[in-house]
Amino acid sequence: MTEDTAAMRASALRALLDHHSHRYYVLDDPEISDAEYDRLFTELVEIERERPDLARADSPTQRVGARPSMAFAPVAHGQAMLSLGNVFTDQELAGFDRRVRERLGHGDVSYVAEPKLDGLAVSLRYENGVLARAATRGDGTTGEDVTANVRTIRVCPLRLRGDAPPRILEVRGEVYLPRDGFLRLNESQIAQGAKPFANPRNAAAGSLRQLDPAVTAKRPLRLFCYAIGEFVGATLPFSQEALLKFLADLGLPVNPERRTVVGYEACLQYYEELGRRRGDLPYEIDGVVYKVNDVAEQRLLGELSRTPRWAVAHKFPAEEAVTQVLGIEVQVGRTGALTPVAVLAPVAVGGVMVSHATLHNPEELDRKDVRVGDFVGVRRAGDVIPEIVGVLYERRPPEAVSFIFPDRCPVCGSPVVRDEGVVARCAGGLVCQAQRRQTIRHFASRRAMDIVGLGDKLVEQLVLRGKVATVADLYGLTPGDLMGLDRMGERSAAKVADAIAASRHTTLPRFLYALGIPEVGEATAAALARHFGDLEALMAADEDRLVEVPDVGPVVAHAIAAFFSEVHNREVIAALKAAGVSWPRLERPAPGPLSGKTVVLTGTLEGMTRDEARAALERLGAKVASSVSARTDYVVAGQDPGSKVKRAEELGVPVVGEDGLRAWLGEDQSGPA
Ligand code: JCF
Repeated sequence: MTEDTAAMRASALRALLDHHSHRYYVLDDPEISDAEYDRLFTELVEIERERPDLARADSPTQRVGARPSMAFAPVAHGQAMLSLGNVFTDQELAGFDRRVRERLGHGDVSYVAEPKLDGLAVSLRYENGVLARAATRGDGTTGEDVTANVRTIRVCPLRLRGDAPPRILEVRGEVYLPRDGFLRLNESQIAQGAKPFANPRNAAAGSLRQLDPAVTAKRPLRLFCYAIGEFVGATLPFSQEALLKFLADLGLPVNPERRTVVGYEACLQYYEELGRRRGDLPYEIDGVVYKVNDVAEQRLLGELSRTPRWAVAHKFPAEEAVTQVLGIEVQVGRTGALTPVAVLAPVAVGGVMVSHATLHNPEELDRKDVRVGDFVGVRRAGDVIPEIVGVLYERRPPEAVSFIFPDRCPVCGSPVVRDEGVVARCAGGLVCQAQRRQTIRHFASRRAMDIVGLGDKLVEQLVLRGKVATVADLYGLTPGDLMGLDRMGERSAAKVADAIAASRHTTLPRFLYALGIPEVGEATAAALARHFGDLEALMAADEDRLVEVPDVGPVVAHAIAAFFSEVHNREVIAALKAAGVSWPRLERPAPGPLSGKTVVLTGTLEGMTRDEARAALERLGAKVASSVSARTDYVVAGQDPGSKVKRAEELGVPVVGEDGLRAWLGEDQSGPA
């Protein structure tokens, strides 16, 4: 490449890369693939390496500069950075609007409303369109030089778009971390053994004030611009609306949620609308900013010691507060789920006193590492139960103690089992007081023991009056016990008593389902009954035996074993049998041709569905498994069988086709006519 073509190519590449990076980061609307972008980028890097004289500070290759020099040196802002006055209520906002109207002497005022982001205010100084200096707000007059770090923010243009950039432009904006970036950052902080950040604002500030810009470059920081400072060499837009458009046209990121509204009512409507959508925005906000739209009117209104009279921040009620954890308790829900709950030093959050916050489950407790004595951020959004956002680790007192999650239910003392590792559940379903009502209602329900007339209201009264503690107590109830309860006359009492008595004659699948074993629904109950034939065999089965039942995996097997190993549950079952609850013995299927064989199905069968094939195999005594192993006896392969056949061949497991299956079934190979 000749010198001139290299220079021209480098300049063309810079323009291209700027264009595509603007499409990608600012407009969220890329035109080329990431790979294509990388190719262009690499080409520019190579040219600049060969020809250092062509390297330029505003080149897209120069986001992470070599030197973190000048970091945090003081920077005087060309024009003071304003801060905003706050209003917290509709009345205060009405007062702001009234003062504006009085000073301007006219009716409804046009405002530009936009979300107020919870980030870090910065000022970017562009000289002849090139980013020359970036500074934090500091005290409004002097900030800190964070140029090297701001350059790494992908949405921040290093060069403004357009042919005639202003000679000097100071742009003011908010640097922030989107919610997902914040979560990812905290995950990686934890993975590296570093402290997670308490909130996105701290994370953004910490990321921007890094001595090494390479660290900042890895943080997914973003930026929205909303105002200007010193401005030389172009015409000032006449309104805030036009200013934001002007900034957007220069390639600067401007919040797309902005809206021009007229009058106080419309401001309030925007505020309420945004408040409802607050949780859906990809970043955290703490209110709405309203600015008088007309720049001439802004001038008329003027400033009051660094806060403009023409703008105001309308804050959402604080939904987060910091307080201390006094203790951690475990609550047992109606379904037996154990929830850790932090007992807090009472604190006002969003206008409500909060003294408890949920930690959801033991895993969350571990992950957040909340200890008794810790200072924590508490959040409450709408009507939901307050939750702990995070621990202020730097304020952790030395005497803070970890909480050891109990392995016994605090209500009934039964063992605690984890389902899928997240939810902890009490295994004492038949005896736990916390679960009593739910257990009895389930036991009586139509698809379980089908006790007609034993509804919610009745169960509640029986439990509250101490007439029924376990499901076995139902069979000791007399019509006299029922009479006199709410809406229980002689006739209805007799009817319920009859229904209870009649429910003694049931089936094993219904009975197993009625016990309310965690993880055991109707289908699993039926499979257990079919597999074991009687209750004693099931109760004697260990987890290894249980996983042999079709569709019972290790989690379900564990829950079943834990349920039956709980002595109180066994006592209730014995009491039920003693009360006369019984079922006809299931006929064990006669040993079939595939008894004790494990078969795996793969591919598409022509004459039957997968479920039909499975059922047919099970009738022949086979156990149908889902993956091929050395213990597999046969693989039945239909059309397009895939990797299972390959695996079978590797292991020397015989593979049969659909014909083979039909032969086992005793069918003519051409299938039923
Ligand atoms: O989003 C913000 N935090 C934010 C802060 C938005 C604005 O329009 C602002 C601001 C601070 C000062 N405007 C000014 C004048």
